[in-house]
Amino acid sequence: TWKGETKIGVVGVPFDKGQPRIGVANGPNAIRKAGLVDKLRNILNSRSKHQGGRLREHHVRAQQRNRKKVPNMREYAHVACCNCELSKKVEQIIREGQICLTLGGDHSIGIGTVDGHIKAKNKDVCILWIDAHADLNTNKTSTTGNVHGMPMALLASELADYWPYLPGMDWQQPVVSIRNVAYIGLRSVDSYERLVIDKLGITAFGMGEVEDYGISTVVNMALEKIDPERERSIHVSFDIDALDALEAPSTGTCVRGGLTLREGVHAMEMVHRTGRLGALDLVEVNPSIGTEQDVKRTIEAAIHVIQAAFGHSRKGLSPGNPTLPV
Ligand code: HAR
Ligand code: MN
Ligand code: MN
Ligand code: MN
Repeated sequence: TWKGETKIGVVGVPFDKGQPRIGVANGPNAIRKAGLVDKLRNILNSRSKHQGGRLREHHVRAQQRNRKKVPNMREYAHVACCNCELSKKVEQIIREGQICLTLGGDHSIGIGTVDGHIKAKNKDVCILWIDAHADLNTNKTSTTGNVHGMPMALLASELADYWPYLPGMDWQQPVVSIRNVAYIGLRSVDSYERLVIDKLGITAFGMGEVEDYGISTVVNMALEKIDPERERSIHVSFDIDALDALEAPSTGTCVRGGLTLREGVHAMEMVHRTGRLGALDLVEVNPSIGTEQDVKRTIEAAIHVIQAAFGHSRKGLSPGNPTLPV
C-alpha cells in the first residue's frame, strides 16, 4: 500500500574513479536531462493529493583529501573520499524519511550508499544486487584493480578478515552479513568470486536461474531468503549492465545474454509492491560509450527501471484528483 507521504531524495554522484573508462561520471546528468525528476514527480503527484515538495535533489562531488594508497586498488583515495561523503548524504536523506535514489557513477559508490542506508536504519537492511557481475573481489583477488569490482566484498562482514587495513575508510565498517544479500542477473563471475559465493552459500540467481524459474519467482525467492520476516528496508543496487547489452549498450563492461528490460522493470515493480524500498542505486550508465541511439536506449532503460521502483504502473496511473470529465 502506498503511503501518501512518500518522499524521494535523488543524489547524483558523478564519480568514475572505480573503473578506467571516461564518461560514466556524466551518467547522473544524462539521466536527469532525459526528464527523470519530472517523471518521478508525476508518479508522486498521481499517488497523493499533496502536490510538490516531496522530491529533493542533491549532489555528492567529493574531492580527494589525501594521497593514501592500497595495493591493487586503483584511485583508492578518491574512492574512499567520495564514499565517505556519499554515506553521510544517504544516511541524512533516509533519516529524513525519504527513499534515497542514487544515480552513478560507477558501482564503487555502492560502498557509500549501502553504508549510509545501514547507518540510518540501524542494520535492518537487506540488499538486492542486480548485476552481471558479483563485485565481490578483494584487492588480492581482483585481476584489474578496479574498485567497482569490489564493493560487495568491502561491505560483507564475512570477508572483513580478507582485507588489509584501509586508511581513510575507518568510517566504513563491513556490517552487512552476506546472508542478507541476494544477487540477480549474474553472468560474468571471476573464479575467486565463484569460490566465495559457493563457500559462503550466498544467494545468487544468475541468468540460468532467471531462465529456469522466471524473473517473478526469482525475485520472490531472493526476498524470501534475505527478508523472510518481511520487515527489512530493501536496498536495490542496480548495475545497468544487469540488462542485456542490446537493452543497455552504453556501459563500461556490458555482457551479452542479460535481463530484458521487461524483466528489470518487473523486478522493480515487485520491489515497489513490498512497500519497503529504502534505497535504490542506478549505476554504470556511461553516455560516452556507443552511438547516440545506444546512449538514448540505455538512459531510457535506466529511467524505466527507476520509475518502476517508485511505483509507475505499466497498467496506467489514475489521475491524482479522481474526477471523470463529463
Ligand atoms: N570482475 C571484474 C573486476 O573485478 C569486472 C568488474 C566489472 N564491472 C562492473 N561491475 N561493472 O559490476 O574487475
Ligand atoms: Mn588521482
Ligand atoms: Mn556492478
Ligand atoms: Mn556490472
